[in-house]
Amino acid sequence: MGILTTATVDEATIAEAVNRVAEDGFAVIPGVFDEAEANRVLERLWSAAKESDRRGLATYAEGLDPNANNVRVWNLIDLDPVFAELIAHPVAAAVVTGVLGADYIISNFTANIARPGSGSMMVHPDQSLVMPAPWQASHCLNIIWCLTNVRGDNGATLYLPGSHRFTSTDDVPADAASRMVPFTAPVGSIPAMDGRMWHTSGANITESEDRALLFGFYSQPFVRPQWNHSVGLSPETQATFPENMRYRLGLNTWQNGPPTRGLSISRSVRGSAGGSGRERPRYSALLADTHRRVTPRRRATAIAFDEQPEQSLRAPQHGGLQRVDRALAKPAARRAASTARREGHPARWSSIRPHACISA
Ligand SMILES: O=C(O)CCC(=O)C(=O)O
Repeated sequence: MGILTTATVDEATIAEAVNRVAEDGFAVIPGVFDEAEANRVLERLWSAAKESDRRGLATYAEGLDPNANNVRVWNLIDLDPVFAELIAHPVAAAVVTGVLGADYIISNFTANIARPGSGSMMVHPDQSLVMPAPWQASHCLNIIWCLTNVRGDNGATLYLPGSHRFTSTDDVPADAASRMVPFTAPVGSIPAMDGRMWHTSGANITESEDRALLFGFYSQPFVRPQWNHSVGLSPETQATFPENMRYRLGLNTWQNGPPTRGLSISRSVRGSAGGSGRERPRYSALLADTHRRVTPRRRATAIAFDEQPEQSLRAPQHGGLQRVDRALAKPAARRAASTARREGHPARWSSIRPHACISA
């Protein structure tokens, strides 16, 4: 049982958020958790900050923030299992899948507690931290967990509306700083922000009110992650993760190639499609078009696949795209749908169909 109760965010809200991110580069999904849950996570975050300092990973990032009133907590996933729960939360996963496609990775998960007296950092788009310009498509997405109410005066993130369409620093207007706006979001909401959006932390000018945000940063699988999870996560922490989480964190030896473990799909199709008799990996991958909006049906399919812990969603790099075979994916999708239905995942399961299956 996790720290958050099952969120009741419906599919329409998620679809709207995905559309808003595509249009505006930004969306707020309210009511993902309540204030009591936020307070429990916040308490764990403070313990994690203490533990990080104890381990020698400083929570003041000199050079990044103007003073020590910003408390940065890195390597969250290793510090407390609650953060592994949040980074893989179904609502976050649904929004990330809608924006980036089903085959995304976890690039980083950090916290920034802006305490009274904290100031702004440099304005930047996070996509620039992991890939060079030109930024012609959204390859990264932030899911921001609001553990407190977020307002302009307590240090809300400031962003430049429309800047998610900038393809390089040349597009940044000279008066960008004066055009930045703070986002306002209630505790328990999760804003989603396109990786190309130019933004910065705000200054907390309140007397005594902390602004605590967690930044879950996700990217396309071909983008080098910001955080080296293989090094940052202890073997004990790594051992707790199911296969799809291992994939998303980049913990496997072979990151992009055919899976080395038996997959439910490979089991289901082995021998049924002219199998050679030896363990010949066949695996499905959703052909999620990462640059188009995802229809509810396609997203539901993506989530259904993702719900299978042993299911890999990686696209084949070896052997390339050899052929697309819907028939092979169908039984697996049905099975995934029924698992997900049993687990009460908020999607329209009756309409689940395989989008495509790639055989390698
Ligand atoms: O804390 C914030 O509001 C923004 C933080 C940020 O932009 C960053 O850490 O890259």
